[in-house]
Amino acid sequence: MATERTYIMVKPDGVERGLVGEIVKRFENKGYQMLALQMIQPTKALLEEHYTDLKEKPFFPGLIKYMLAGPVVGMVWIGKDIVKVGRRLLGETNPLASNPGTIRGDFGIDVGRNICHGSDSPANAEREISLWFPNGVVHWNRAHVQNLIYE
Ligand code: IDP
Ligand code: MG
Repeated sequence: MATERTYIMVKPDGVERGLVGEIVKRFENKGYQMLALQMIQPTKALLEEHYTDLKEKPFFPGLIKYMLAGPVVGMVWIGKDIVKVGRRLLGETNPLASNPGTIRGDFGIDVGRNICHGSDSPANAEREISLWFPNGVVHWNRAHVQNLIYE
């Protein structure tokens, strides 16, 4: 049974543009399972911790400002290889370099308005899940559909 989890977050531009349902739908259609979902207005401190690896980048202040522009919708998803495949569903960091059929490829143009976040490794996924969901998330497997999704 798959136990890999990832943190997917619809950024303020994606929320404001009404793309939450579209993004949820793509992960659900794939066969992945949602474990948590919340809409929150993140604090600057939370965003700086989330993006701590990028602190030294020249675009960091702009990134934080962008991410503070409105509420975000954060989710935890579980499934086989979900970190890698989730990022494939998102597309490249730069929407213009993303293939059609990906979320960023279908809905975005500029790198600083790229609609959604996805964890880049299983370890970072767990770090981000603890950060955004400090009270934990459900442990649950949709037992009745497992045989329809996994062989
Ligand atoms: P990722 O979101 O595809 O994992 P990261 O390199 O982790 O990409 O960067 C985090 C976020 O920072 C990106 O999603 C994007 O919003 C923003 N970002 C990355 N590179 C640039 C840039 O060159 N200019 C402006 N914003 C950037
Ligand atoms: Mg990243």
